[in-house]
Amino acid sequence: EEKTRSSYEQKLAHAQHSVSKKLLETALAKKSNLIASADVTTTQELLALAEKVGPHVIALKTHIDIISDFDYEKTILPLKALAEKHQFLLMEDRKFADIGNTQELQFTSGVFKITDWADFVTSQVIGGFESLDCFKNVGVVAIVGMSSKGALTTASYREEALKVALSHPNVIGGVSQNQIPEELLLFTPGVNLADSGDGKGQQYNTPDHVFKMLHSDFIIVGRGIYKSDDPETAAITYKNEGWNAYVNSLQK
Ligand code: 6AU
Repeated sequence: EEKTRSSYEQKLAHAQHSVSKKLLETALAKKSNLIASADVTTTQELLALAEKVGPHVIALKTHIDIISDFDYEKTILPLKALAEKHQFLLMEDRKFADIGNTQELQFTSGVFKITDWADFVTSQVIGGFESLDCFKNVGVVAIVGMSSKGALTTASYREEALKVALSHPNVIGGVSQNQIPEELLLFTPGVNLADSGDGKGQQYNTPDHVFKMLHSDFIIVGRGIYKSDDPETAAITYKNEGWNAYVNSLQK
């Protein structure tokens, strides 16, 4: 017998972490489970995208180290203002993958000072339980499984990664292409309505597939939105497709 998935309301009732609560509340308020991945390389493109898609997303995911003209005052301060204006969270997809002390330095220092502005971050769990201790003031999304062809995140790796993720109080969820335990929020990238791959190893599924088959909570869409001629309309399309797929996935 197939188990039905939990709703956002049910997950909210059990949520422990303030960031999990904020994400679930925002999803319910906006009727959106969409995270736009802003993989653009200038401050101007980043802010323009945030302004257009902001009302339709629960979070904007950044790779802040690809912004060629990064400047804390000119990049982060206006980005934070847009997050406040349009009520979305900031997810820095840093994928930390080192020992705790180094991750702590990467998180707090350098030019990006991620700790000062990100609501939540992605991290590998390959460094073990204690490597995640430094992310005290944010939520951590653990990389459990990757979407790219030939990824080394095998079933046995994922099982061990989930043990770390489930036991660490800083972890709010996981990135995966497989179902994960309900206690964790599931963030699924590799979502695109038009393509099945990018010729560079990325593999895509549809929103319908990931909500029904993986019981995903949130979809992460990059090129499907920011490469579109009209990113705002594309964001609305992914938002509606994602929400309908979620609602359908509740009825088994
Ligand atoms: O929709 P795309 O393919 O343009 O972008 C997908 C985004 C990129 C990747 O760095 C990221 O999602 N990603 C991740 C994340 C979110 O951690 C993990 C993964 O397995 N696959 C993946 O594409 O910004």
